[in-house]
Amino acid sequence: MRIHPYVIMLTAAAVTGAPSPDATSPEVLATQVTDACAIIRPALGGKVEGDIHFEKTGDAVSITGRISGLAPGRHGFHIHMYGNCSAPDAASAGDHFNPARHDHGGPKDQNRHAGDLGNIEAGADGIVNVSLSDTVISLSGPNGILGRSVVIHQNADDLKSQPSGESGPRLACGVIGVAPPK
Ligand SMILES: [Cu+2]
Ligand SMILES: [Zn+2]
Repeated sequence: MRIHPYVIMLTAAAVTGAPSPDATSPEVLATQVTDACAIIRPALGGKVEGDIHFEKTGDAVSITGRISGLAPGRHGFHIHMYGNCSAPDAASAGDHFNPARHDHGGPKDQNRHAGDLGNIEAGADGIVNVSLSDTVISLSGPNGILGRSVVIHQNADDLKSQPSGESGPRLACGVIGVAPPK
């Protein structure tokens, strides 16, 4: 069957044609992101490492992953303000991500930093299989975490002391970037 040249032309236009301006605006693309990841690298010359995956699930973000090299027990686990883990002590990641200028708290508190995800708990083998869900952070909008960082601390977060729950030095850090859907 012979295909009319006009049909070929239309098909080519549909494939190569420039998208409308709306579809390429940063706002539209940001709201289409459903998954993010952070590759966690050691700070302070330590050995804490792993990866964390964030997935938009309705109004919540599910947080999964695996971290190794920790001392057994609880460790503060937060989103920090800046996507920069380059300082040896990860101080370059800044303070807790706190767009609403709230106080430090626990993940279930109304008055908490958006980045206050509480603690993760390592087993005797120093490994944590992370499985959390949070309704305050998101992948877009004012509480969007893309371009910020995940920080894991030496001590447990007491979920109340200001400004950061007395969770001590930063053992590991990872910048949060866009990830392909799982
Ligand atoms: Cu922290
Ligand atoms: Zn905090």
